[in-house]
Amino acid sequence: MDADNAHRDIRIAVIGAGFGGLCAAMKLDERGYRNLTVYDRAPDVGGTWQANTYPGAACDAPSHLYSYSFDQDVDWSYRFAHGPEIQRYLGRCADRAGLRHRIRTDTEVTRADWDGGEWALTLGDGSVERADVLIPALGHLCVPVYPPLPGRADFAGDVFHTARWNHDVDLRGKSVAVIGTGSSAIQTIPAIADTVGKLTVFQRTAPYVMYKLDAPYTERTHRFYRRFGFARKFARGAIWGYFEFFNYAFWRFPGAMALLRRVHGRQLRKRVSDPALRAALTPDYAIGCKRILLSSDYYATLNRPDVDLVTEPITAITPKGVATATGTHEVDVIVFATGFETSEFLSSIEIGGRDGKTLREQWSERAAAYLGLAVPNFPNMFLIWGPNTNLGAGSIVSMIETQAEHIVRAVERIAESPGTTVEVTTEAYDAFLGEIRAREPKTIWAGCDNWYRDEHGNDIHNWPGSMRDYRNRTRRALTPHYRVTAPTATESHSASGSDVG
Ligand code: N01
Repeated sequence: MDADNAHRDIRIAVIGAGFGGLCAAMKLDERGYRNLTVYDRAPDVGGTWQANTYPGAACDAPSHLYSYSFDQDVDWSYRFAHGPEIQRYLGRCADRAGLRHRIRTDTEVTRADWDGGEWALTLGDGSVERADVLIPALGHLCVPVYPPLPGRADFAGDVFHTARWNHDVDLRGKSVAVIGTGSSAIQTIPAIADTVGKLTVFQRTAPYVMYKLDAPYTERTHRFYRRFGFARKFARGAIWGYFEFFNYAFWRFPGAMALLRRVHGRQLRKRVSDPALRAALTPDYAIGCKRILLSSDYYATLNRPDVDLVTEPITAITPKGVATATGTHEVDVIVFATGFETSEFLSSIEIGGRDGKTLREQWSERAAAYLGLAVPNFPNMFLIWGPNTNLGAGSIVSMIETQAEHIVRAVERIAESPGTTVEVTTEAYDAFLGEIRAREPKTIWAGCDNWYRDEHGNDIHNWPGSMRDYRNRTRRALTPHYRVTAPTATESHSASGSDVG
């Protein structure tokens, strides 16, 4: 099909204006698809970087990699950019692409239904809008979760979640409890330690925190990168290769992780001299099973006399503070750094497919999608950062770009003639899921409790392979994995069928 003659006026609805949704929108816009709307319930673009404004928020992948490969023209202030800078970067990308007028912020999509050959999107105000293609790009980490501890509503002080930081609360001189020691906590804790009067950290499981080799970029480095663009590309490639090594190690050679564990042990001994504190901070599971965290000041902060680490399980929240079996730690403010709702994908939106079956019903046993992108019975719907496409190491932006390119190819088929549908076959879906299931027990993530698993114990989040493997697979021909149905004739393409891929 001549791309220039394609029916480019098809209506495309993207849900989410974070890295994923914006990437899909930019790639489609570049191909000439202008009848496109990006919906986001937040007041601005940025997704997770719009929502997570807690002190110390920063990326834990170097910015050269944690950015679009096609928009590298940026002078990052630090090797690992801070949240507000990433948020500005995404806004700038949207502006440069001329996308702003197609992004509808403060607009929540509450449900989407496949209705007579098109998608009907119900918005928060009850109105309904229609689209030919639906691209949910909501991410895995958008609904903050509070552990089911009794008494939270009775707490007399201020209480909030890291993902909904209350900037109106003045922490100066206050006694503050932080519950949780995951990625968000280990960034927040050092960032607020100087401000608060006393800090109590509640740890359930000790994380592996590796030293973060962060530093500001100098003006000289910026000039160098601006002048020699290939050097920036080289740096990006080198970082990509570094993380790719870990992606192989995670599922092929977990033994290689033993070396990293030794490095961590050495770093911990160097930074924490008190043997009791060091013992409390020593993880008791295989490194990599939970996300490996990066910080250059977390352990140093826990050494401070005004910072306490509590490892006793929390039994309740009381009006005065946080209770454990031995008493109540009285505090003025409680910060929940307890992560996100991850056992259910797309939990904030109801999606109804062919014959009225909802995605929730389809996924009652486990969330899954062919290459994390497509689900049978949900024609013309493609997910960004869907099930089993998260990475244990590296930059999710690489995966997102790969997915957006795959979606563009599918949209090219849909655009060939009005009413065309592209739907993954049940065979392709089942075969892919079978492969994921077979690989799952061999991965490093199978060995401990982590947020990657659903309530049945399935790892529904991580891609058990390398970024390269994933990219190659998404570049394969769409057929025979997808069924392409034109309105007048049904073509079930065989491997020899025509395909833009
Ligand atoms: O959440 P988490 P997060 N009592 O689920 C603890 C991404 N991210 O927001 O380990 C005491 O990792 C829980 O303990 P345990 C990144 O992908 C990226 O920190 O379950 N503690 C854990 O310590 C990351 O993986 C960046 O035993 C309780 C913590 O709460 C993902 O987001 C920055 C508890 C939750 O940690 C989630 O990170 C931030 C209880 N009852 C986040 N219940 C970047 O840098 C739970 N916990 C890009």
